[in-house]
Amino acid sequence: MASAILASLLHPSEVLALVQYKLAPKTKYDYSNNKTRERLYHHLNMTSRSFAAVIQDLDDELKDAICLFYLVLRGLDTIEDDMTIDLEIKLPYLKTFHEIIYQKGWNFTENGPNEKDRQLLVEFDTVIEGFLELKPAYQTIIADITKRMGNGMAHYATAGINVVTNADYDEYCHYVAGLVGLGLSEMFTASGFESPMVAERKDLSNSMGLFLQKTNITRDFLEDLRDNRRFWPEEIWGKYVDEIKDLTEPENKEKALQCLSHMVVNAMAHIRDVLEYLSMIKNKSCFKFCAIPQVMAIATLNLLHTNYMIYTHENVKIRKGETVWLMKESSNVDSVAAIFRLYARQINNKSNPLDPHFVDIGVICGEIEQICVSKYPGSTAELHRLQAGVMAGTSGNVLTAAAVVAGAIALKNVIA
Ligand code: IN0
Repeated sequence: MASAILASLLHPSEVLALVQYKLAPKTKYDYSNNKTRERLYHHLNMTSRSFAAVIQDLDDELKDAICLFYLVLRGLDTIEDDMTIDLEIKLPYLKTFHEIIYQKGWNFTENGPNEKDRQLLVEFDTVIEGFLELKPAYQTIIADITKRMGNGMAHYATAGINVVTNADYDEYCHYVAGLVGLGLSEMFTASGFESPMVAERKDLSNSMGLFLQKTNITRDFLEDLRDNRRFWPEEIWGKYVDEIKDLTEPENKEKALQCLSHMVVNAMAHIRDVLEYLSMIKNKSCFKFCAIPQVMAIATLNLLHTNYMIYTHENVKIRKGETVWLMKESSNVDSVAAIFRLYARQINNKSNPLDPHFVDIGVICGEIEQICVSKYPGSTAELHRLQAGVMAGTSGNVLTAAAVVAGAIALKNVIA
């Protein structure tokens, strides 16, 4: 907590959000009446603490279904990611995972020791038990998406198959993330919380996934390179270097930063669809569930843009204070549009005029302003409110920061 506050020292709106988050009474979810559910939400919290809370805030009708969807996909992802599993073992599991989720008692112990979610698969029989307790409508959606994703993953895991063209890049991201958007939209509609239109707009649902996945792939360049995974399309990096690993050579720094801008522009092309999708979502808990990963992604893209660290350091992440502030501020489409405008301006301001993508980025950031002002006019007042919070800090209202810090240290002593 203290380190999070220190990191956000120059951003009082983040320090405030952190203190409020710390003081906020944590919602206690009691699953003691159902051992399976208790184990499932334990696994969910193990896979991603911050996002697990957002899933648990969903209305009951959807909560378990989306929890199971998340855990089934995390299981499939953990097999796909594990480079210690031989292909002839891995491919059949990826292609039949949609049948495995119906096999009572099935577990998987062949992951390498370092796989983060290895335990989830060791106890996967619990996930299957929970899955089989879901309404058939949700089972069918999860099984259908798992089948298409597993086969798509198997295709790109096959020896000799690489992400070469931008079309390959979009196809791969569709298989591992776009399909998640399609599945969630079908669940939202099946639950009755959202209109059938949400499930119909497969293009927008797909873009929701592509924006997240492309941000992750751009962020995880070095980690993936180390694990011999390549997701950046050759059609992009091939314009800057001969071999993808040459991007990390110090003498190629300028070319590497131009390639990074190219990847950022490619990801930002999905923002228009993301905002249109979010404007369709009416249920408050579904909205936050959908909006939070998207605002995290634009904040991450802002952190990545012109940041050579992605070629030298793994695990480039936004500040804890920033994530808490983003979760606090993404409760309606106007504040979310305001957040996208805020980061689009920061991305545009930090762009290098000598970078060949300077104008492309300027155009996309300009379009984001236009879309938001025309379709989400309420975002302007929200933008001023957010900027007031942000500016308070930067214009050296150090007093505020000092007061907040003093308060935080006092708080720390109280808590300790
Ligand atoms: C997700 C997505 C997600 C949420 C809401 C709407 C979506 C629409 C389309 C596609 C995905 C959507 O959100 C999670 C967010 C998450 O897990 N964040 C982690 C960060 C991380 O790096 O793991 C956290 O700790 O905050 C997400 O990233 N994915 C996901 C997986 C399953 C489901 Cl049901 C929803 C993973 C991915 C690959 C982007 C689809």
